[in-house]
Amino acid sequence: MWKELGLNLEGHDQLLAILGKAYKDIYMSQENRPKAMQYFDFVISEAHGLRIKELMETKKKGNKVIGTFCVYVPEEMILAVGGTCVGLCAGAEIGIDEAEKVLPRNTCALIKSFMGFKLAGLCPYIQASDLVVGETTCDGKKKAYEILNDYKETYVVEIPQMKTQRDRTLWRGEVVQFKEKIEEISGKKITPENLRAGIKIANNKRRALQRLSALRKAVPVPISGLDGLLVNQIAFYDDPLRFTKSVNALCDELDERIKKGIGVTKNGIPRILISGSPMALPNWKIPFIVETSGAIVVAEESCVGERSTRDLVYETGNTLDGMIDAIVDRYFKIDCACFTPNVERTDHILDLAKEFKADGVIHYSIQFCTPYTVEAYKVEKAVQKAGIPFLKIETDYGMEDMGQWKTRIEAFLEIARG
Ligand code: BJ8
Repeated sequence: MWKELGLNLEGHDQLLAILGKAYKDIYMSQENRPKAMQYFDFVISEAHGLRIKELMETKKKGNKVIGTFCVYVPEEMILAVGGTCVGLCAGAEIGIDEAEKVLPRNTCALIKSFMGFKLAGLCPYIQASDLVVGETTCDGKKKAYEILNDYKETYVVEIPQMKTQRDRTLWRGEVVQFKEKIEEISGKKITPENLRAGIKIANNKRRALQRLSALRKAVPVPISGLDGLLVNQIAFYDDPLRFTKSVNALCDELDERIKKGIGVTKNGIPRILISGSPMALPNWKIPFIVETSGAIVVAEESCVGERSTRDLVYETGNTLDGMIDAIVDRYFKIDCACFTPNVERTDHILDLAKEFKADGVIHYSIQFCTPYTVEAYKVEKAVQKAGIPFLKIETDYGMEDMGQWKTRIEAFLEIARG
């Protein structure tokens, strides 16, 4: 199968060995994990195995696999034609030498990562994809897609940068054009019936993740932040129906824990909200440091977290046009830092900090990510005004600065303890 996909076999074996060790060290060393996390451990162990086999099988049946890098891509339309939407590998410092041959060194790690994965032939998801969908969010991504397109067909969706009525009109036009692209590549028409089904599947996945998120408000918290993040990361790869069922099973177990007053750690440790750039699999660096320094992460204000799960598509539309409008409106609420102004995001961070009883907010931006690094200034001002301790972190996927950030985070947690 790997040969058929054109993977770099030796490099891929090395990658799996590194990931396996990191997962064992970071995840399997946690204590008191919910039993239902076993499913997610299994998914991770098969992320470069059974899951790829499943994708190849669905492709043999004529269904398409669409690879994405952003939560602005309407998954509902891909699901409507029986396709599979997968988030592509972008969370590890792998293939970086290859990436730096085509990108400036001072490019954000997420962009260098997806380019490196492709150029080094290490991401089976991109190899299995019939189409890659990019978007005009930040400058780094949109220019990198022009290069990526030389190696893999990349269709780019234009995302406006503001949220006026004129921008909504532009965005609606893009969603309609995306629908046409999906129809063309799949050879299937999107109808009110299949789109309604696609909306339901995507919404149910979000509902399950919302349920998981709400359970993390409990005191004591029934699940670690690392595990909460992992489930959100897996949401981008797994079969949506099976994933939704498994998240709900996990939530049933957490409900029981809460009823019995069982927490994953001892009560009274600082509760931290992490906000900022998305943490794509296997980017666990900052939550790992936080949770091995005597605190717990209770929520992620991120596209791998709240930002991509909090809004549903209205399910009341009966016509295709009505459903498209519902999709347009739902996605247009995503408060990515690529928008200006973006006050919704700051408001949302303050709401989350309150709802989750956060003792501190850590703002995380990937180094060289201009949108989040710059927006951190406004977030810092608002969070400090609310009297909540705040720490700003800017880092890449490398491990060299782990010690430095551990010291900074430990000092911050002292303040968060009050
Ligand atoms: S909707 S956050 S998933 S664009 S970290 S590549 S912004 S320089 S990932 Fe994102 Fe969509 Fe927005 Fe969400 Fe650029 Fe920043 Fe890198 Fe980023």
